[in-house]
Amino acid sequence: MDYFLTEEQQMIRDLARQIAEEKIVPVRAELDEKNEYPWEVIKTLAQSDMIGLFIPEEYGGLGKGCLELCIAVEELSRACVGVSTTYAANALGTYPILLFGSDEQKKKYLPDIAAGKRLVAFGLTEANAGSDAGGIQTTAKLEGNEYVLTGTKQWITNGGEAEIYTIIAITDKAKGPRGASAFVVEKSTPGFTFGKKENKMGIRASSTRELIFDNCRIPKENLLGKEGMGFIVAMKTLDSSRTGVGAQGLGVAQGAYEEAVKFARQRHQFGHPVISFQAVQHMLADMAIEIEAARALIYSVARYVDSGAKDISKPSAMAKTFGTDVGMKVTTNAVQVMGGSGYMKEYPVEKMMRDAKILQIYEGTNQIQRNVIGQEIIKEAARNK
Ligand code: COS
Repeated sequence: MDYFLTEEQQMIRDLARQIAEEKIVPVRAELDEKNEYPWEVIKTLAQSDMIGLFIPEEYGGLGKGCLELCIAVEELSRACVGVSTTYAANALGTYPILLFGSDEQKKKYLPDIAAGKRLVAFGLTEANAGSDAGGIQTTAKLEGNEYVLTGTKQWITNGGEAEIYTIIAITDKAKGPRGASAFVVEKSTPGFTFGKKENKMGIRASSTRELIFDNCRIPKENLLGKEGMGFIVAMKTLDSSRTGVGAQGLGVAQGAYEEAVKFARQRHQFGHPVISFQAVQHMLADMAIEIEAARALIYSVARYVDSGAKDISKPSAMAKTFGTDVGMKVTTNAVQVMGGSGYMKEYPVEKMMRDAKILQIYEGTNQIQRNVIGQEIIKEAARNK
């Protein structure tokens, strides 16, 4: 299929694929086994200007949009979702600054982020606030010229490795979600520490930690937007990033599919390569259809986001849900096509299947995405009545 990418978009794909093949594929099993953060790959991505892909040129980035980011994420995910999670979470953490930061805040943080000098993490989730993002309990109290943060964020990607954190905290309890605000917190701030690194089923190259704020004082200039806008900052951030999660599902599906085709050509049973059997061909055919459908949807949604459209909640939730469901289905079926070999760590598909699972869970479970889509359907129906 030809998606009529520009020459530049094709170059981004080629570069991301080259980095994936040369720097990620040779080490992905080891990173997974050792639960090790991919610093070497991050350095290469920074040197290749890939980290600042989506950051405007005036702040040192390449000024590209959602489609280019999805293409890069797809290619990295084709090799390793642990690495692509590290990369994509950096964009997730940057969106609050990009979308709601003042010019001063952008000038202060974005150039270092674009250059890959300082990584970013996004802190919304807490022990009692996952799907119910409005249930956060971390507080930020204004005292003179400082906000004092107290509380714990859970399961934060890039936690401990990142230097910059965009954090959602409650500034006015009485107002519920409307009483939340968004802040930038720097790693070295006193009162800000980290919990242990989580031991995960998949995406083990990425790091996931608790963020602990204990009377952590930050300058009041670190408020993003206005007080009370935190929930909107979080929702708009997620609207902007979810298409990229769909692209992770697409990429891992593509990687697993290619492994399954390669294996099915080599593996002989009953005197024939297993790819000659219709049962296997039908599985591969379904995988190919699902991958192409996911790519078509994700690229269209990314182009829609890049058009500057405001109503992106529903399409980005659709891209996230469909792309990641395809990721789970195709990686599972790749293991099935490869049988006992697919289940062994000698081949990459068992890792791909473990990695794919988180995509249906993080940045809003696929059940929450369907709620978001459902709510939009109700609104549209009321408008068209
Ligand atoms: N853009 C702008 N505003 C939004 C919005 C969006 N995408 N979604 C909701 N809002 C606004 C609503 O309009 C509402 O504003 P008012 O108070 O002015 O009416 C406010 O935010 C609260 O919205 P709502 O009542 O829909 O919030 P809920 O508490 O019911 O939660 C969901 C909505 C479930 C969609 C939200 O909690 C969510 O996305 N949860 C998943 C969070 C997530 O992705 N977590 C993963 C961890 S972060 S990696």
